[in-house]
Amino acid sequence: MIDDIRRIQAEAANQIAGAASLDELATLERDLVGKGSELTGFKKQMGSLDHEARREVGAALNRAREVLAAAVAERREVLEGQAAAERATAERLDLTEVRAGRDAGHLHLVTQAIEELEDVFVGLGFTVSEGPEVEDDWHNFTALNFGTYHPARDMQDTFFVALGEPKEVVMRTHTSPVQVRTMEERQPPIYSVMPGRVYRNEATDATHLAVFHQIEGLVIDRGITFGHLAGTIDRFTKAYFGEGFSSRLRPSYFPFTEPSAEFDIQRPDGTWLELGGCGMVHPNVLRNGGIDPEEFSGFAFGFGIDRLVATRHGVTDLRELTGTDVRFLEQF
Ligand code: FA5
Repeated sequence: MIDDIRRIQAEAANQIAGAASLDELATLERDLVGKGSELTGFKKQMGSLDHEARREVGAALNRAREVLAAAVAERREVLEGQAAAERATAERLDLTEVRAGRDAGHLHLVTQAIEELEDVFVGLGFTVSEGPEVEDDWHNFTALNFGTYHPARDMQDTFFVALGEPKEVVMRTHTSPVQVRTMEERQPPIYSVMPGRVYRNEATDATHLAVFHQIEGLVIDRGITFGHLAGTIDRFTKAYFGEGFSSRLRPSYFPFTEPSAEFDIQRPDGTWLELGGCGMVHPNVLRNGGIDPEEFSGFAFGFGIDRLVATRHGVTDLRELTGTDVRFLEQF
């Protein structure tokens, strides 16, 4: 019996050493040392042996099990190493490689969306403006009717820059300060959109980034009403998403618009998606921008581009948009 055990052990060790894949190794392990294996079968026969023989057979079986377990572990390590090396080769990227022609990289998904949004609004008669990402308190908050101690200041968690008076210089928390800059620089009529990067001191998760993108819209002219706002939002919704989409406005609050609303779009399947905020520009904001609220009125809106893009392309975690994994980026 001991000779049989040694023979089986030797054959099994050979097979294990020759396993070509992790799957094959797992099968061999089950067949050669598992419950139904020949070796385990010997255990059952031990009852019929005398004391001395049982001790010797038991020792030989234990030894065989140890040797084969070690052989499996050794082979597994080799095969795992090979699999990892194969994966690394398959996923290898030559970052010095220059691809010829149209395949030579492309704009980031968010940049593509910004360009598309600009095109839609230019088609509706708007111009495109930009403003600085490092802002002063006046443009980001005070001129937008956020009182110095008003709790609305805490609506957006702010990154402060160590320049000037304490809390005087900020990373802009929204694109609305560009509204004020546009009013300061130009007289109505104003029909302008302002895309750009914004910053908020918040924990990131699947639906929140600390650095994200918004697009602001500002219209100021004689006789502008809430109806013009609703109509523009709806025209935009259909132009950007398609004729099957519609929009709705829900009452909300922003210090710089009165009345204020959130706007949602309805997908053809009937579900709603919240896009951003809007409202009639508050008279104080017009005055702060050097525009007479008795003569002119206007509306503004602002929405998040990253969430828009994620919804449109089925990206379930916004953080993917900030990564550098080309396997993700190449899809768009
Ligand atoms: C604003 O920022 C207002 N300035 C919008 C506005 C403009 C209202 C003009 C009225 C007139 P809010 O904080 O709700 O509002 O942000 C607007 C949009 O930005 C949100 O609907 C959302 O799409 C996006 N957003 C906000 N926080 C985040 C975040 N942490 N990560 C990604 N997107 C965000």
